[in-house]
Amino acid sequence: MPSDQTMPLPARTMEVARALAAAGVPGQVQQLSESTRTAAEAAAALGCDAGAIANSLIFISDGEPVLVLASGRHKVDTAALAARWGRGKLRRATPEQVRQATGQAIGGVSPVGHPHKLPAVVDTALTAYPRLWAAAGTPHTVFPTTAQELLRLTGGLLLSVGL
Ligand code: 5CA
Repeated sequence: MPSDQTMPLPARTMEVARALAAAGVPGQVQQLSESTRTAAEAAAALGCDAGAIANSLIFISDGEPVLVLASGRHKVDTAALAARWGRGKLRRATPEQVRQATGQAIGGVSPVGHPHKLPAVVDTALTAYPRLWAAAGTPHTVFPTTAQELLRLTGGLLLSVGL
């Protein structure tokens, strides 16, 4: 896992690191020389299963942005999830909407460090992995976490998001 500890962390990532520290999260942000833009790239860089990558996906539902922390092993079934969550239709946010809701760009969206807390769901599939990795604000930064920690950090609901 080639990580470059000599590079200063980008501002977006400093924000995430601050939020993690404030929440008492023990895991440290790591900056990798390889891209972690997608779950497949992150899994390759970290040497883990794609399912252990917690993707932070932003959808628009009932006119507001919501956060879905989904395992990299499958796609979100938006219709089924909306029904389980008791919300209106989930539509994938545009890149601009993602930036507005999170202060972060697609490929680096983190579960935390956002200007306002978002309604959130944590994928039950993530509970299968003792250690998860999530993005830390940029496409080259990640931090280790767990499903329980993601639930605590986001105040989210544990729901099945796949088919
Ligand atoms: N850094 C990794 C996890 S360590 C990461 O951010 N993965 S991700 O899956 O959360 O980010 C890629 C996601 O961005 C895609 O799954 C997709 O939902 C979203 N995305 C990619 N392109 C677009 C786009 N043009 N519009 C809206 N969402 C997009």
